[in-house]
Amino acid sequence: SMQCLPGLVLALSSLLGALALLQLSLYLRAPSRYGKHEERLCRPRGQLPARCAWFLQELPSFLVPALLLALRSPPRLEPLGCRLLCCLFCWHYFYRTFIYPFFTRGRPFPLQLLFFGMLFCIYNGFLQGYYLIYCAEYPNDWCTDIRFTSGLLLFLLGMGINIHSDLLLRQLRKPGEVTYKIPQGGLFTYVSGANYFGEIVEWFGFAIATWSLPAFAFAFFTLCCIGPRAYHHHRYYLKTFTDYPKSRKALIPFIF
Ligand code: NDX
Repeated sequence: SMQCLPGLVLALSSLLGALALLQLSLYLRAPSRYGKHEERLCRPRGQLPARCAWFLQELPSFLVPALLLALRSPPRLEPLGCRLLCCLFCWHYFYRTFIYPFFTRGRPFPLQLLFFGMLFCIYNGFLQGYYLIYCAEYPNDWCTDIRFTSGLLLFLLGMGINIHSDLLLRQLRKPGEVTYKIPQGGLFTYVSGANYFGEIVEWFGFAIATWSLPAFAFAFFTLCCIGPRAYHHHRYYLKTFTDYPKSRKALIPFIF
């Protein structure tokens, strides 16, 4: 049966941090090629409907930690914090896998990115799940620790912003439409990347609540992956719409 290998956790977390830096350097120059940043000329055959693509891509992030949690023998009953935190992670990916894809009105998604996205979700799902279920040690009163409570609050706040913003984006289109409009309402009043802002707050909250290297590495990865994307969305809007609200920032309300 599996055991905690601290060296493995350290290696996988470091690699995640390195991937984050690689992404940052790639995506500061040019955005990753899906959605509004896809080059229109290319390959209709190399794409999958957004629904299937997001479902397949995100599924491992739900399945891998859920299976690790369910199949661990003997089951880990103590401390409560480990199971609770693992459930938070699965809860987000339950939404992203089983709810978000079925409502999306997004354009078809490139197969090549889907492949890498899936690999990433397997990798990260394993790292977060394995760490929490086999390695993490928390005192029995972790649930009342300021790190757990403040992190959980941020996680919930971020998740709320993320889901609400996903909904506002979806409502910009009628079914079958593929055009882009100016997002309005919610945190979009202040930033172009409201959904990304929510997601980043969410994973930093998770990192604080778990107080762990793998979760901080993932929060950093998220920042490096979708932070630049918010900036490219912002530039796209400024270029496309002459009446785009002048006071709106890219990612962080009032600041950047
Ligand atoms: N999936 C995370 N890297 C990514 C897929 C791509 O969950 O090889 C990271 C994730 C992956 C990436 C993932 C990891 C890195 C990869 C990359 C591919 C290459 C890269 C693997 C896994 C890689 C190295 C080199 C390091 C190996 O038509 P449309 O689709 O544009 O429609 C959109 C619509 N919309 C509008 N509609 C009307 N008017 C407008 N103005 C509109 N603007 C947008 O809204 C979509 O249907 C929808 C949302 O669009 P958008 O562009 O705002 O968000 P999107 O990027 O599609 O993300 C959707 C949600 C969002 O809530 C976001 O927070 C979350 O997923 N997300 C996304 C990416 C990563 C991530 C979370 C995370 O890191 N936690």
